[in-house]
Amino acid sequence: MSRNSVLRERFSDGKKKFAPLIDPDKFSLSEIRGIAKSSEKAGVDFVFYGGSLVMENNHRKYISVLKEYCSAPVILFPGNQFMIPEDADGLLLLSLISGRNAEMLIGRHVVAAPFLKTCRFEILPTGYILIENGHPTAVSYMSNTTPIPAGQDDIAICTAIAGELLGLQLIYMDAGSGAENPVRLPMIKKVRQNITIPLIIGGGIRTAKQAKEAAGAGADVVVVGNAIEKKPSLIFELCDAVHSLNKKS
Ligand code: 1GP
Repeated sequence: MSRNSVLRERFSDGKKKFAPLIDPDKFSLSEIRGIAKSSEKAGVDFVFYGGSLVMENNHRKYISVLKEYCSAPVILFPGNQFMIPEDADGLLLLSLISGRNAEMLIGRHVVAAPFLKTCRFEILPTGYILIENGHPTAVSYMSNTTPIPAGQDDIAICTAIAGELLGLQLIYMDAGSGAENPVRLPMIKKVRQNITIPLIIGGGIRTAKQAKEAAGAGADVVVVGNAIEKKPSLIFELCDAVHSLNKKS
C-alpha cells in the first residue's frame, strides 16, 4: 500500500504553522463559507476539521465548502471512526498515548482499518497527548482517560519520546477544547527538545500572544478552535502572530 507523503513533508518543513480547528457543530454552512474565505485570506497552513463529539452529519458538504473557498489542506481530527469523510486531504490517525484506554490506543483503529486502507487521503499517524488544564474537557470525558498533570513535564517528555520511537509521525499535545489553561510553555519547550518529529499544540489558546508564545516555545503547528468560534476575525491575527516567527530578523 503506497500513499503520498505531501502533508508529512509540509508538516516537517521547519516553518511555524497555524491551523484553525473547525468543529462542524459550531457553524452553519454559510458561517463555514466565511471562515474558509478568512482562512484563505489569512494564509493558514492547514484547516483541521473535527471534534471529540460531533453531531453534524453532513461532513462532505462542509468539507466541499471549505475546499471551495480555501486552498489549505483539510485535515481530519476525528473524535471517532464515524467521522472520516473521504473528501478530506489527510487524517490525523490519533493514538491517545497519554491514556491507558486500549480502545483509544489501538481498538478503534482496528475497526476503522479496512475502511482506512481504501481511502485515498494521506494518513498521518499521530501520538495524541492530553494535558490537564484546570477542569475536565469533552475529550477527557469522551476518551475515558486521565490527562497528564500540567506540571509533570517528565511524563509528557517520555510519552512523546515513546510515541516517536513507536514510529508515530506527529505529536499533538492538547489541553483540550476550551481549556482553561493552554499547555505550559516550559512543557512545550522540553518536549520539543526531546523529539525530532513535528509538534502540534492546541487547547485553550485564545490570543495572538499565546499563539506566538506556543510557537516560540517549540510548537510547529498551533491549533485554535474555540476562540475563532467566538470571534472569526481572530484568524488573521493568530495566523500573523505564528507566521511572524518565520520572518528572518
Ligand atoms: C482542541 O486543540 C484543539 O482539541 C483546540 O482547542 O478549541 O480550546 O482552541 P480550543
